[in-house]
Amino acid sequence: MSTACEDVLALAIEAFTETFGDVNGDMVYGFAPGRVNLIGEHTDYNDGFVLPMALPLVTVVIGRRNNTQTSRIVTTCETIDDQKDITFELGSICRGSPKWANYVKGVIFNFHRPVREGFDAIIASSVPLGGGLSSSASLEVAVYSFLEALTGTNEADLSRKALACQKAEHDFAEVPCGIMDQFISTMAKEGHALLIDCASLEATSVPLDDPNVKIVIVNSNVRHELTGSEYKTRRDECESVASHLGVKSLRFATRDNLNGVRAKLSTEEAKRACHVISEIERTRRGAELLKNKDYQMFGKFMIDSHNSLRKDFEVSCKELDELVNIALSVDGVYGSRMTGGGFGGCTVSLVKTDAVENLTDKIMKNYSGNATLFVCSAGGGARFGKLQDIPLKLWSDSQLFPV
Ligand code: GAF
Repeated sequence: MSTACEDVLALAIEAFTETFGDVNGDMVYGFAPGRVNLIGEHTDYNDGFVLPMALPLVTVVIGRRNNTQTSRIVTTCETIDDQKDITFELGSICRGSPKWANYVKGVIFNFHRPVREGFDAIIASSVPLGGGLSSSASLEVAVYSFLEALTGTNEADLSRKALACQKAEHDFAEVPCGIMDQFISTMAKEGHALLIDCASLEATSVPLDDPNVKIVIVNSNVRHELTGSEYKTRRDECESVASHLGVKSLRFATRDNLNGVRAKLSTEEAKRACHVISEIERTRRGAELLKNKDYQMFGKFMIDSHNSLRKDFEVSCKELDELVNIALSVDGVYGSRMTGGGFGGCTVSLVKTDAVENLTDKIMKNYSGNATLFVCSAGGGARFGKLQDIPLKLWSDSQLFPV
């Protein structure tokens, strides 16, 4: 499927017409982007810093009220369950199958007002499922945005919107994720990355619109089964170290404190904490480097981040390591690392604009699997409104170039 935003919208409209009838003036939309994290991995649930940017890969929800108590939702997306549609009563929302519907139902349940009117809706998305580019958060935030348009009530406090979507993921999808993905999908600013302090939820924008550099994302197109269970294990290990140290989270730990309790920690716990403490520092300093266009040094931090995720946090895999190594062998690549939860998914590289072609050629020739590449710049955050007012200009300015 095409990844252009206009095509995602066209697909949603076509599916709506086929399933529920002609689109009319009552139709509303919500859309929300996926993200790539430049640095700051597995730091969000440790109250640390992250530095993501939104992608012009989006999830779109369109629909309208149907004047009943029953809601019907159909997804056009690839799913792990066969079932592509759900019908449910708003008064009795509970988790169950298909799995994708839990993200949707969780958001309806956690919406800032009770949703009383039934609706018919279609979901379409260009965010690759399970690719580490935050397909789940973009679905949650798109559904929340759609409900804002449907009910005519917007959540003025965007942090609360992001937190409600995160709660939906915790309670309904049973994934103990941090706040990074929902936050960037809600608040992203075009042409900028966001330095997010996950303890205070304060965000600082970092301009990222220099024509001399590009962000290149490579999807390894592998997903190892470990993702779900290992994510929780990592989180538990970090929390265990924090409790040995007597601090709320690893954000408030230092290498010196860590040395003091090392004898009480398992080898794994000590390694996890080393990654988190060093990654929080790399991210805080990295944002400054990026702001000052010190790409050389920022690239070095990206490489250090990857090595720390590989050796100490142990969430990389051979395909991601292979892609990073290929990228780093190309002149003009400042840095490269895995991005997202790990065990497959994508790498992100910071590349001189005139080296992009060499990089894509080399990946295509040398990677042992099938890679998908995106050269992209930072997109904006979630939006919603009447379908007839959708800002087509914005949509047609897609900055994504699938290679
Ligand atoms: C996943 C989670 F959803 C995020 O909250 C974050 O922890 C990330 O993995 C790792 O940095 O995307």
